[in-house]
Amino acid sequence: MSDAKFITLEGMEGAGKTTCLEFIRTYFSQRETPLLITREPGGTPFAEEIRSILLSPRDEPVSDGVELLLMFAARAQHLEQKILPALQAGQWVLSDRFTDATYAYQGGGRGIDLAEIEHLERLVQKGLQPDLTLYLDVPIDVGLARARGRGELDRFEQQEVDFFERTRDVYLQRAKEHASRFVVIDANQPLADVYEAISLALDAFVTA
Ligand code: T5A
Repeated sequence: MSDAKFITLEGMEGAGKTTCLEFIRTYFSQRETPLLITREPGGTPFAEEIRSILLSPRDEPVSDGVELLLMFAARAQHLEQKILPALQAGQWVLSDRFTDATYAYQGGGRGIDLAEIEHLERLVQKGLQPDLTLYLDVPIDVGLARARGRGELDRFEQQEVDFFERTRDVYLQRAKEHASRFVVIDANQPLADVYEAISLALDAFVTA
């Protein structure tokens, strides 16, 4: 049995996940721990196609249930083709978003019954859970201003503020309920301080 670890990075729009990924990549390369960095939805060619279906703005309404199933369809492919083989080969994996995002966005944002998400989670993950989840927390207005400053908005970024408030509430609730794996990082501070907080969390995790 491999002792490779599965780490996830979560946060609202504009929390700084993409920015912090490079810092985390450097952190692991300096320690000579091979780290596979991947993302959701996506991570394999097939799952990336599902990602572009999910993120593209469109005129046709997409039902919440269809969105949920597509998230888990992409995840099933990602797990089978990429995450599980890497972990089994002893490689650490970092995924930019995973199932906590589904609880937050589809459960909180869209209002889907969390029991339905749990059911799909069991079916697709067969018990696999992240060993560590770094959640970058940022007030909605700050995150949206950062994300919207980048220009064109995807289908999720076009949602109203109350959608993101419900999403963030679920993230924070899950951080409390799964405190043994969650570390909440204050992402509303200068990047150097965010990096410092991530570094401390990773130090504690890798030496545990
Ligand atoms: N989704 C995903 C679901 O609904 N359900 C699911 O199950 C899953 C897996 C795509 C969407 O899919 C949804 C959620 C998402 O809406 P994504 O690709 O992760 O997910 O997309 P985003 O959340 O849109 O990622 P972003 O790229 O918008 O956010 P990031 O990566 O958190 O932000 P980043 O690093 O690009 O930073 C944004 C800007 O802020 C600046 C950066 O320089 C950049 O300009 N910045 C800071 N500025 C000042 N201080 C700081 N501390 C800063 N940190 C970053």
